[in-house]
Amino acid sequence: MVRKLLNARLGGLFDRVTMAGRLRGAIDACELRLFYQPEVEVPTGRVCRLEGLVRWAHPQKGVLGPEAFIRAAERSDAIVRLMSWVLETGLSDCRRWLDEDVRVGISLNLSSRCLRDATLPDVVGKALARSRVAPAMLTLEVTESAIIADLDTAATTFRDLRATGVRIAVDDYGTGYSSLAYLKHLPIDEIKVDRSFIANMTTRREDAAIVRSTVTLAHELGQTIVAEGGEDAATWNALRTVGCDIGQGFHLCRPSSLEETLRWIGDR
Ligand code: G
Ligand code: MN
Repeated sequence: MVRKLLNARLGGLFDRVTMAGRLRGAIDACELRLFYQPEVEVPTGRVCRLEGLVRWAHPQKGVLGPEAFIRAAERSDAIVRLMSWVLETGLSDCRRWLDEDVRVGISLNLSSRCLRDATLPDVVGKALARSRVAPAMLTLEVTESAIIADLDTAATTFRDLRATGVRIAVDDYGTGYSSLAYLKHLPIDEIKVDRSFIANMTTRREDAAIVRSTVTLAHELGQTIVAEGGEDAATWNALRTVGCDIGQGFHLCRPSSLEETLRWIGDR
């Protein structure tokens, strides 16, 4: 029994270590891709930014989503390299679409590990300067659970990041088993309601009530409210009715390559 448990533990450790090592190799071998998914202003339908979503074009396993490797990366330094790759790639892509006169911003996901990296604000500032993208064009999304796990660090990092002029969004809002107190202490620009609430807001009274009251809360706090996971027309109508500012979801557009995303914007 003990041996079995130990083997399982060691096996898990082995998987994580090899995964982290392979991920470093993947960055060098240019196997990572940044996909994009548009976010639109709900009242007008105008595309306001593209969220960058990392994928790993694994030579054997096919295209992997972040859930397959981020956790392993976070347990090693691979996450630091991954994060700088995402920042550099995202901002240089953003430079490219701005140069093509597509006037939309970019949103990138910050891992909880990066939140604790004191050099992060500096790294972000330098990446912005290199790409000549205005800081206000960049939104950094941090999950609510990462914020809750270390409130003091989040407060310091957000303050320093905000000083560079970027926007901060709470991702997966409502799933972090949080108290609401952090909302009044942290400098937050946006709340992105988790898609588990959005998915059922047209069929379940409780979900609709949660979304509606979160819209009110965000607006009262002077924050922008974003809904992720709008999968059908009825949900988008409901988002319009409750006064949600920005929406994202499969009904509008799935994540895809930069080329396809720009084509989609051009065809609209
Ligand atoms: O929580 P975060 O904003 O990082 O989530 C982004 C992820 O959500 C992406 O991997 C994207 O594929 C997924 N996603 C985006 N829109 C939808 C949707 O309408 N439905 C579902 N199920 N997932 C979505
Ligand atoms: Mn996100």
